[in-house]
Amino acid sequence: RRVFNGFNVFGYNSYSGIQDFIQGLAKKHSHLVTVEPAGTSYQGRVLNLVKISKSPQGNNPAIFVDAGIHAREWVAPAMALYLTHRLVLGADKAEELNGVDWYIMPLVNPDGYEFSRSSPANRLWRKTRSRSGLLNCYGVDGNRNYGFKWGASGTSSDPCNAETYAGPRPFSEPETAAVKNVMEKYSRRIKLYVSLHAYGQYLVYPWGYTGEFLPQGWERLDRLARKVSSAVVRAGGEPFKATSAGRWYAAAGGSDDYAFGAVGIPYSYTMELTRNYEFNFPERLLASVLPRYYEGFKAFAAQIKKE
Ligand code: ING
Ligand code: ZN
Repeated sequence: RRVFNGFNVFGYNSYSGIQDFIQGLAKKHSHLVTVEPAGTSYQGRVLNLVKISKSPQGNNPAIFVDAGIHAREWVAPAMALYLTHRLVLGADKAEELNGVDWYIMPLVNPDGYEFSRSSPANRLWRKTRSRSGLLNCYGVDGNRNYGFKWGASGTSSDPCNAETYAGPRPFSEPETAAVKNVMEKYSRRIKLYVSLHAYGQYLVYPWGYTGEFLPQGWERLDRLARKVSSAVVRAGGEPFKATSAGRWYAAAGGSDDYAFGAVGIPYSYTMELTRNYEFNFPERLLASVLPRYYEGFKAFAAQIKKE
């Protein structure tokens, strides 16, 4: 079954459809799924954190996945919700749930997401929807708003005309502050952080703020990215190119740099899903790509269990 009370696991769903789906899962699979409010968006929408765990104590090493910090990258929340769905429905047999806890925040920027859904003219909105104080200037780039080397490169201080406006200060946005709080609350257990974005089919690791050097131990990051890519390819998917963000284009204030550099999470990635169609990946193709990406998440989990 792919449709649950109007929620399509291979579709682009509304914020309220997503909320109902998550709450429904938690109700039906209460031994496995808990939903915790992790904050509130600028416009007052609840930012939910879904925890999936087979152990009641829940003290396993953990994987933290977030999605949808950038409003227009619709395939990212779709993947996070498909991941949630697969983990829960396959739980009995899923190796990826034995000894690993999953924390998933499927829609970090619901205000931007709903805005991008509201009309074709708004479809390519990227930022949050906070007010800058200047007339008709809204939003901050959430992936420039994290407090590690904030503003050092690849960002703008122009709230009106820039897609990469870093915000008035680090964590000015309640959405990025909520993600940070999750990272810090579970920092001792989180071994892997994956932030889902689109597009390009890249697995990007720190540093984002500079391309001049790589973090110590970057070889492990690169090796795991290649393993994940191979797993996706074995499932019939397109490969992911593994690279550090800064070697690609330097940009400071990203969530993966914060997770790795400030929180000390040992594996941290920005995962750019889908190769073609830019931000308009067709809904009808989700059923073919999401299960292939799931194989990549299994490879992530296998590594975390080995560490
Ligand atoms: N790409 C990322 C962005 O925020 C990135 C690329 C990753 C930059 C990590 C910095 C750090 O621009 C998309 N598509 O959002
Ligand atoms: Zn993005």
